Amino acid sequence: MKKILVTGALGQIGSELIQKLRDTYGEDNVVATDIRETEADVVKSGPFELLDVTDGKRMYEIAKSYQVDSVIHLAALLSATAEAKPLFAWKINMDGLLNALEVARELKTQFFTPSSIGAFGPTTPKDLTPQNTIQRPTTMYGINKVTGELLSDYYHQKFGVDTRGLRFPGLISYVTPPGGGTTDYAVEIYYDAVKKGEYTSYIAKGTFMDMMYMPDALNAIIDLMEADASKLKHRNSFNVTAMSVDPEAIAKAIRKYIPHFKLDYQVDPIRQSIADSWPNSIDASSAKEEWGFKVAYDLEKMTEDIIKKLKDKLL
Ligand code: AKB
Repeated sequence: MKKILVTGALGQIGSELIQKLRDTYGEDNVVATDIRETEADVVKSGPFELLDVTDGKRMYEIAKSYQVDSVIHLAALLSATAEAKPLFAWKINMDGLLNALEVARELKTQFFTPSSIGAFGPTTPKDLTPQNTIQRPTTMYGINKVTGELLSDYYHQKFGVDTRGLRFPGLISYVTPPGGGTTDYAVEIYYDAVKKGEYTSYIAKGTFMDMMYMPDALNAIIDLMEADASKLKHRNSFNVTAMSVDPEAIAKAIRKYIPHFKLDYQVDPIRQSIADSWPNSIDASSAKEEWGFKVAYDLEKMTEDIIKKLKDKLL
C-alpha cells in the first residue's frame, strides 16, 4: 500500500490524478498539496496541505508528518508561461524539483515527476523522435525539463532514489483546464466547439504535436510507478503518446459530432515558435517494452468521449 504526497494537486494533472490515486490507494493515503486552497474536491476528499514548493523545509515537514513513501511532484510552470517569465520559471521549476528530490532522498521514498515533449528542440529528429536522441531545447521550459530528467537520473544513480518519469505530450482533459502551455489549444478547441461551434487557433494549420487523453496519462503514471524496477532502463524520461495531430485533424474529428464547427486561425508567434521547436511525433516503444505502456484512446475515441462529457458539463 502506498502513501503518496502530491504537489501541484489543483493543476490540470493533479486534480484528476488525486481522485484516481484516492480511489486506488485509499483517500487517507494521498496527501494533496498546492500553493492555493479552493473548494475543489481534491481539497475536500482527503488530506490537503498548503505548500509553496520553493519552501523545502515545509515540504519535508509535511512528507515526514504523513510518513509518505512516494512523492509525485507536479507543480511547475508550463512552456508559454515559462517563456514569458524565464527566471521565475527557473525558480519554481528547478527549486521546486530539487526540494522534492531532496525529500525523496531524505525520507527514502519513491519519486515521480513528469518531463515533456518540450525536452526536445529544433535539432532533435522531428518524426518518430527516438527515446534517446539529441536534446538541445531552445525554451526555458525545455531546459528545465532536460535538467529535471538528468537530476532525476542523478538522484537514482548517486543516492539510490527510486525516481521515475514520463515525457508527456499535450494532455487533453475536460475537468481542469491547463494554463500557460503551448498545447492548450487542443483543450480550448473542444470547449469552444461545444460552447460556440467555432474556435480561433493560435497554433497554425499543419503544426503536428503529440497529444494524449487524460485517463491514459493517469494510467501511465500509476503503471510506471507500479512497474518492476529491474525492467526499467529509461527511468526518468519515457516517451509516451497516443496521437500526433494538428488543429485540422482535431477539427475534422469534432465535425463528426458538431458538423457546423468552424476553425480559423490567429497564430501567436511565441507559442507557434515553441511548437515548431518540438517534435511532430515521438516513438513510445521503450515505454511499451519496459513496462507495457498502452493507451485506450485515439483521436476518434477521445473526441467522442470529451464532447459527450463537455455537453453534460457546459450545456
Ligand atoms: C505545454 O504545452 O507546455 C505542456 C507540455 C507539452 O509540456 N502541455
